[in-house]
Amino acid sequence: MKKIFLASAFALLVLASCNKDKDVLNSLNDYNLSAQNKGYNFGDKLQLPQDVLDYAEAITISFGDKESSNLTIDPNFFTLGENDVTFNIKTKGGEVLQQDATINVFAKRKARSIAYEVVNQYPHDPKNFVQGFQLEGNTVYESDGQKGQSRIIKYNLGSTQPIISVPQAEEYFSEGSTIVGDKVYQLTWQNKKGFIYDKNSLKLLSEFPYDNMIGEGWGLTYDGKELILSDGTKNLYFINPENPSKILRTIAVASNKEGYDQLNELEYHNGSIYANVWHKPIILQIDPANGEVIGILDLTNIVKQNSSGGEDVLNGIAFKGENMIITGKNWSRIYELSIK
Ligand SMILES: [Ca+2]
Repeated sequence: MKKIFLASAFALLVLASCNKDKDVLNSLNDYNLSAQNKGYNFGDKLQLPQDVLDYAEAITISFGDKESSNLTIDPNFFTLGENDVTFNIKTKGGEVLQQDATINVFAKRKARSIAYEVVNQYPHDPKNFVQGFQLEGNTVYESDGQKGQSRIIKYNLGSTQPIISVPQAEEYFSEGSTIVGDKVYQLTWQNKKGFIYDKNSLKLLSEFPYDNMIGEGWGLTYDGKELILSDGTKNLYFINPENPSKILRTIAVASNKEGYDQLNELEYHNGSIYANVWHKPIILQIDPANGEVIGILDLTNIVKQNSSGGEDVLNGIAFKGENMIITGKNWSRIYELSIK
């Protein structure tokens, strides 16, 4: 009888402790869901619910292979935008409870809305699935994608007839491109390699493999010192063009209200990175120091006139002096915008 009583008491205790575990995890989950929309800024402290704190002997946060016991939004661990983490709660009873969460980190500064006026329009060959777009003088350097149709071309702004067109081998899907001195660098989408061409002749000079961190090649630009590459995530990677297989620095991109991923065609101009966002009618102006979105150019009206809602999305940013020129995949127009 005594044995049965003890066993039942033990079972009840285990049950009670299980229920308490569940309550604490639910409480943590409710907190994380409510914090997800609001987001955090760097330096903020995580305000975990009191019942979670009371139940825990220690709490850590895991970020893939990193772990921190610091419950503040520390830039050594968190990046702008979404952070997928796991909370590890070591209970006073000696167990470890785990819960996955998404923690959003937003920029402190408010992104301004960039005003624009269309000051000129030029023809664009609607056969071109634009992935890389840059202007030097009056010459457009354009990298066009799709398997079997990928190529790098140059043509005069105002014409659609290429001066030079270099087709890509069948297995490659071309992506972003940028001019670096007397060369043009071009990415491929999933082939994990890039190509370097002579700028004048577009003759292929060499190729390079990507750093292992880079899954796919999307957009590419050059800030005068480093290449800046997007890979379809929220990240932008800085790379030395002399050693293009190694990432030097990474930033993640978010505004004060929203994280952005699928960053696509890029252009560096006057201290800012401008980025297309795949399937969005906007261009982000990004601070290269920290990834904060400082301006948003809403091109909904232009996109409506050029996109059927399929893959013919806005993708292509270049500068003509201080004016921005933009186009899209399979668009028949290039627009020159005065931006303020
Ligand atoms: Ca560009």
